[in-house]
Amino acid sequence: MTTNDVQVAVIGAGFSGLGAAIKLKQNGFDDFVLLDRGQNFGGTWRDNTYPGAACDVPSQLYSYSFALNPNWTRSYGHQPEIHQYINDVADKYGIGAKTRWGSEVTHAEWNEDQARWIIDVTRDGTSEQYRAQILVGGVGPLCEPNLPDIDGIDSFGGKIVHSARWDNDYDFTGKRVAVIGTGASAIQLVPEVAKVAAHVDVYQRTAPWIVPRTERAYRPAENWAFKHVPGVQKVMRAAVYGLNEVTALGLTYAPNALKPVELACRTNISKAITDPELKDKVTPKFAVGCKRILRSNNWYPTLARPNVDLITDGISKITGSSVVSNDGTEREVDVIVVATGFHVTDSPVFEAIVGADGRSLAQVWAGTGMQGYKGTFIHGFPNLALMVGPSTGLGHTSMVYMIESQLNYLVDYLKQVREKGLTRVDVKASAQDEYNKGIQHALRNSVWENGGCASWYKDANGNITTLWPGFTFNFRRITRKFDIAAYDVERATAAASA
Ligand code: N01
Repeated sequence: MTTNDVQVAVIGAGFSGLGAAIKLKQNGFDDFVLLDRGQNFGGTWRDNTYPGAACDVPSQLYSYSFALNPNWTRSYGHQPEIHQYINDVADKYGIGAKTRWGSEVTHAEWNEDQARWIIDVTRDGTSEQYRAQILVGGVGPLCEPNLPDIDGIDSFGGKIVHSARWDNDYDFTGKRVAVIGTGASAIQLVPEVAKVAAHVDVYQRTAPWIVPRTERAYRPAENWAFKHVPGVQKVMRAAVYGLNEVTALGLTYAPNALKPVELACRTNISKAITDPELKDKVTPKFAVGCKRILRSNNWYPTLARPNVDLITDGISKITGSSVVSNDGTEREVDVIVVATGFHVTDSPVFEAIVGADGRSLAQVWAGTGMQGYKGTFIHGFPNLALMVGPSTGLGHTSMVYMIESQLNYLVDYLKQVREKGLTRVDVKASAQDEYNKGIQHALRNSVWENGGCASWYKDANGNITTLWPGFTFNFRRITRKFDIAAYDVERATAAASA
C-alpha cells in the first residue's frame, strides 16, 4: 500500500469541507487533498434527496459570503438548487482536481513520532493511506442516519428507507406507507408522498412546533438586481441575518420572548385543522424553540387528508408486513420510511478518529460529552480542526455563517503554522475546560435547557453539547484570530527543518 504525503487532508466535501479547500487554495496551502465517500460535492445536500427536501434557512443566508448566488429562484432554497450551487462553487474555485471521490476514511490516527495524521481510506475496494500534518474534519453532524431500534424491524418484508438515503427509483404510487418521525425531514417528505400513496400512517412520538413557511419565488427583476446592482444582495443578506439574530435572544436568554412565535404556530394549526382530537395531538406540550422550530404550510393540511392518519400511541413492534402500535392495532404497509434523524452526539465517525493517547474521540467524549475549543480544536488531538464541531449548532440561522467563522480561525491557524514553523498544536486542557464552562453557563437559562423537551441537541447524559448559545456574531468575534496562547505548540528545530 502506498502512502500519500500531503500537508493537509480534508475529509468531507460538503459546505464545510469545500469551504476549507477553497480557503486553503486561496491562501497558498496547495498541498492538500479533499477526501469524500460520495461522487460529487454537497454533503448532506447531496445525500438528502427525498421529495420536498428544502432548506428552512432563507436562501440569502444560505451561501458563502464570498460566493453569493444571484440566481436563487426562491426565498428558501430547495435541495436540487442548493446542491447545484455547491457544485458550481466547487467548479469556480477548481476544487474538483483536488478531490478524491469514493474515498471512505475508515481510520485516522495521530502518530506522535512522525507528528503526522495517518489516514486509512478505502476506495473502490482497495486500501490507501494518506499522511498529513494537519487533518480537517468536515464530515458534518447530520451525516450518519439513525435507524430506530424497534422490535421486529429486521423482519419487515417490505421496503425500508431512511429519509437521508432516499431511493428515487422506488415508486410510492398506490403504496401503503408508514412514516416514523415528525421532525424537519418528515414534515417535508410526507406532504409529497401523501399526494401519490394510497395511504400514509404517520407515527408521531413528539409533535413539533411549526411556523408558516413564508417562501416565495423571486421575480426576474429581483434576480436582475442581485446580479447587476452592487450591494443589493449584501444589504438583503444583512437584513435577513439581523432579523434572524433576534430569535437568538429568545432561545438563549429569554424564552418568554418567543411567545409571538408560539402564537404563530398555534394559528398555523388552527387554520388547517378543525378536528379537536387531531388538534390536540399536533399541539406540542413543550416550550417553542426547545426542539428545532420547523417551517411548513402543508404539514397540517396533509394530516387532515383522508388518506393520512396520525398515530400517537407509539410503536410496539414491526412484523413482516405491518406496524403494530402500543394499543395493539396492526396496520399493514408496503413501505416504512424512517425519518428518525441522525447520530449527532454519538456519530460512528468519532470512533474512527484516534488522538495522541490512543483513545478515539468517542472514548474521550464518552465521559465528558462532546467538548472542544471554539468548536474546532480538541485537547489531545493535535493538528486536528473539526468543522461544525462541539457547541457550534444553531436553532435560528445559517450554519454557513458558523462555518465561515471557523474557516477564518482555520486559516489564521494555518498561517501561524507556516510562519512559525509549528509542527504540533494542541489546545490546552485548561483553555478547553474554561471555554466549555462558559458555554454551559451561557446555556443555563436557554429554552433548550428549560423548555421541557428531549432533543438531539442533548447527549445521552442530558448535556447540550451541540449548540452555540447566543448571537452568532460573538462566535465570529472569537474566531477572528487564532489565539495561540491557548495552545501547547512545538516548533521544528533548525536541524529538522533543514
Ligand atoms: O430528524 P429529527 P430530521 N420511534 O431528529 C422521531 C436538519 N434538517 O431528519 O421528537 C419513533 O429532527 C423523533 O421523535 P422525537 C435540521 O437541523 C434541516 O427530521 O425524538 N420516533 C422525531 O420526530 C434537523 O433538526 C432541514 O420524539 C422516533 C424524528 O424521528 C435535523 O436535520 C431539513 C424514533 C426525528 O427528527 C434532523 O432532522 C431536514 C423512534 N425510535 C433536516 N427515533 C432543513 O430544512 C426518532 N424518532 C435545513
